[in-house]
Amino acid sequence: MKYYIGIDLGGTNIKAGVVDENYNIIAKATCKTNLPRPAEDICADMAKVSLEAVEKAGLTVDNIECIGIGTPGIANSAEGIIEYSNNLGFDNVPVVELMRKHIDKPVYVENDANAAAYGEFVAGAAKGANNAVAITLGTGVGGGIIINGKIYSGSNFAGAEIGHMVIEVDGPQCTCGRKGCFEVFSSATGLIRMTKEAMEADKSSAMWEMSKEDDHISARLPFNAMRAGDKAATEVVNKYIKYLAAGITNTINIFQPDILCIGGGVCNEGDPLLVPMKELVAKEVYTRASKKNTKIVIASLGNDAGIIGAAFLGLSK
Ligand code: BMX
Ligand code: ZN
Repeated sequence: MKYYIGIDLGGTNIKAGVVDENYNIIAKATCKTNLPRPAEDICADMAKVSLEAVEKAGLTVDNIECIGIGTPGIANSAEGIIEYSNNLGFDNVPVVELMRKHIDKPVYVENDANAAAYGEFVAGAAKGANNAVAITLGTGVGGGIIINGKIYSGSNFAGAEIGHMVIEVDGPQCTCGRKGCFEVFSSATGLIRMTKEAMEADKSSAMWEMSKEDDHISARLPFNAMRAGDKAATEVVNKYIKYLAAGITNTINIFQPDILCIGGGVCNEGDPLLVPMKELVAKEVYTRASKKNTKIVIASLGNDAGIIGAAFLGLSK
């Protein structure tokens, strides 16, 4: 049996997993990213949690084939450098070289959403597809594109930033510097922002009372309040679905993948989100008259997609 290490480097947590050749995670370890701090220290911790996971799996480093890292931002996979990551505070960090000081194995690095897309492609909802796109609805909107079985990240390693296509010119400010990006509306962060705006505009909304129970405004709140019949919440959810459908339709029009999968906590809402979203896409997509349409599915590996995809990055090259 062959074993691989996949690392999901996030703004909050560093997660490492040992994955076997059948794509099963057999052990995991995690620690806080604790930003801001030097890249050297973060790499030392990535190595530390990797070794912890190896030990938990009852293995030694000798059993490991290679290591893959998924990171937000621009990952130069050819040179092993994280060129830019605003939320990690990284600027041209030679992550592969730094990791190899701790563990002498081949190390690969990719954008986090590309790694998650690759995970879904090798072992999840996009398995068997030739061309696939994965969109993650989290803090941001991540995009990963698989073309002919390979990760596509463009000539500058910064392709597939689907979250930063503008869907409303002069819309709300995005962290990337543009306004009205897909991410501003369709991330969980965007949904929370729109929920707060709707609450401010309607002081009689049931969301005020419901948010007291949770003690904060979550992305689940508008869905829960919609089920309870709240008008403002229903409007927020409809707006969210409308923007999500616009971004997905744009993406399908460009790539026409076999499968487009969406992941992230918001997808746990299931049918109340998916059914109307798919209806909107079906009405507007360029190929609506064709029988061959992209299948839109929920990502099946959940939070593990990033670890599994990262573990097999060596195979995507
Ligand atoms: C942002 C961008 C993407 C990333 C996406 C999802 C940065 C630091 N991040 O659009 O590279 O794939 O967020 O990130 O520029 P997540 O934090 O939601 O997983
Ligand atoms: Zn943007």
